[in-house]
Amino acid sequence: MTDNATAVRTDRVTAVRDAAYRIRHHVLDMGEVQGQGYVGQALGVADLLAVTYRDQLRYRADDPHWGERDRFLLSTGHYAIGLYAALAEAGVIPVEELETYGSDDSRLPMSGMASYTPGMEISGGSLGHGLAVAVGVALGLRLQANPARVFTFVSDGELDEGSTWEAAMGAHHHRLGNLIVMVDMNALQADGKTETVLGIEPAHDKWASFGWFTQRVDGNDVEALLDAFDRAAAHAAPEGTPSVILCDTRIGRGVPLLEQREKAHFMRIDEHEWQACRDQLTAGYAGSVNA
Ligand SMILES: Cc1ncc(C[n+]2csc(CCOP(=O)(O)OP(=O)(O)O)c2C)c(N)n1
Ligand SMILES: [Mg+2]
Repeated sequence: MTDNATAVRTDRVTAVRDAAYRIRHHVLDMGEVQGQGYVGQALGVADLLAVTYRDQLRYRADDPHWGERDRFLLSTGHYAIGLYAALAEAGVIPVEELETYGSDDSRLPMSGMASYTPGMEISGGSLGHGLAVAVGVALGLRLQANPARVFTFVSDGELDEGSTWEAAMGAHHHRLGNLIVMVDMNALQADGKTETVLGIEPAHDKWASFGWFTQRVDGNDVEALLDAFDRAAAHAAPEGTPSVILCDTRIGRGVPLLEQREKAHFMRIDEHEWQACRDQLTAGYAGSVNA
């Protein structure tokens, strides 16, 4: 790499790390409003959301309905807390609004609702449907000659749903090269470890055998994520192979107190622990002073 290319790369990595740190802070602040929630998952995917919103997605913060925006479809409605944090970081919703999370009349309900929140493209939560919706959106955009791409977020638990695989087959059949799927491979579901509930390995081989351009990365390694998204973006085309990035993430990432929780799917966190969580996050952050 030339000196200039190295500097550009360093700037990108730093910007994403700073964004991920702020997203995690927002998540803790929102979680504290309710005293509980899907905090562990959101901390786990903060790097992924930061790469997406800070580095990859084309959108206009002041015009969430801009026709050529890249769509971000959150299939897992329970991850909404993470997406709200990312939307605040992206300037789509005001940071001050985050404290209304989960309250009556808030635009930020605990499960993602498209009609409530700017930037929330679909109402996810009935798991296993997001990818099928994404296939329809990607097909529709292509028919309209719209250059937008469709980024779709699904969980490893959703790989246990047959509908996900029907949609994966459909995306390949229709040559949806404008579709990029990211899977949170956090190895966990509501009923326990994914491999215990219904094993999905070897996940890479499964996606590849469905005809997808498949990558698997450490979902908490910003540099590895940037490389994977860059490769997926380079691969994107109106008619081509759909792309999937399997991201191995760690629940509670950045807050050791929460990384070690036994019951991690839905966390109850005591009143006195929230500040300790924030302190651990700050202490562990190795990024720039800009955050
Ligand atoms: C169709 C459907 N079945 C069951 C549920 C109940 N449910 C909510 S979250 C969840 C776990 C799904 O796995 P995953 O998203 O991997 O869980 P996490 O990583 O968040 O622990 C389940 C079964 C649901 N929302 N929708
Ligand atoms: Mg999971």
